[in-house]
Amino acid sequence: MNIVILTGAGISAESGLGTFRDVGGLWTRYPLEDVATPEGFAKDPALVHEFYNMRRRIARRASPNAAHAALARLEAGWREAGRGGFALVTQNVDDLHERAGSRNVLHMHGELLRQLCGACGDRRDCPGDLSAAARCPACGAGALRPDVVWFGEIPYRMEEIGDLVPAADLFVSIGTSGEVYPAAGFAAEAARAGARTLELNLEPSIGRFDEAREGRASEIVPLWVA
Ligand code: BJW
Repeated sequence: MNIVILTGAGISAESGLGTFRDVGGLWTRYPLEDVATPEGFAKDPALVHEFYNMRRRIARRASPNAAHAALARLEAGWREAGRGGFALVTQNVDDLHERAGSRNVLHMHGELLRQLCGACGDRRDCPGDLSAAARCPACGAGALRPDVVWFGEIPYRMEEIGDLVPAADLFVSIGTSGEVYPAAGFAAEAARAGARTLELNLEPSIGRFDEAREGRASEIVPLWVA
């Protein structure tokens, strides 16, 4: 049996990382056009760096919560028992899944702790804060940006995800509002191919699932995994 799990900001909320669209969420404090689009970065790189430097500092201080830990346990047990394929697709740019012990994590919206050169495409770990003045260590010329996927850009790992989703027997969506494509279309795509679909979220999202359980991720994910 193949399982595909999709996670969103809600799974990291109880680790102290902000969600985007909840009351008081990141997009209510920072207009997404300004900080999460290539046009916003071209217009005001310093503002975008400030936004991601702030989030990078919070993410470095944060710890995985019981939901991240439960998914890592599930993956380990799944592999050990040879039960089938296991993939964890995350829209999150934090590294809390990896720090909880998850191994097969596909970061479709990139990683906060990585940097990307806008000129030569070099991608590497980001040692600290980024600034508009910093230049790429590989080509020496390009401006650096966070290695994350902004609106209008193509998400990462789409080929692999495109194979995994229709092959899923069980598709589980955790802590995502289902408002951002292409991730918002995965559950329907998996269902069309015959998967059972389950949502674990604080409140029902706009997606359609065979089953939905409501509550805080740190409570309902371990209960589901147990
Ligand atoms: C809890 C909880 C707790 C809270 N426990 N739960 C019209 C139609 C269709 C598509 C488009 C369209 N117009 C434009 C588009 C495309 C666009 C898009 O989807 N726009 C929509 C707004 C309509 N998408 C794109 O541009 C994407 N690229 C693309 O489509 O390329 C074309 C292409 C695709 C595929 C192949 C080839 C070509 C790129 C999207 C990039 C999104 N980037 C961001 C920023 C990343 C960097 C960063 O982190 O700053 O990704 S935006 C932001 O939203 C971030 C997130 O990953 C993403 C999703 O948010 P998420 O995770 O769902 O968070 P929230 O806040 O929305 O929801 C949190 C949920 O948790 C809520 O439900 C809460 O209830 C719950 N919760 N506490 C459990 N304790």
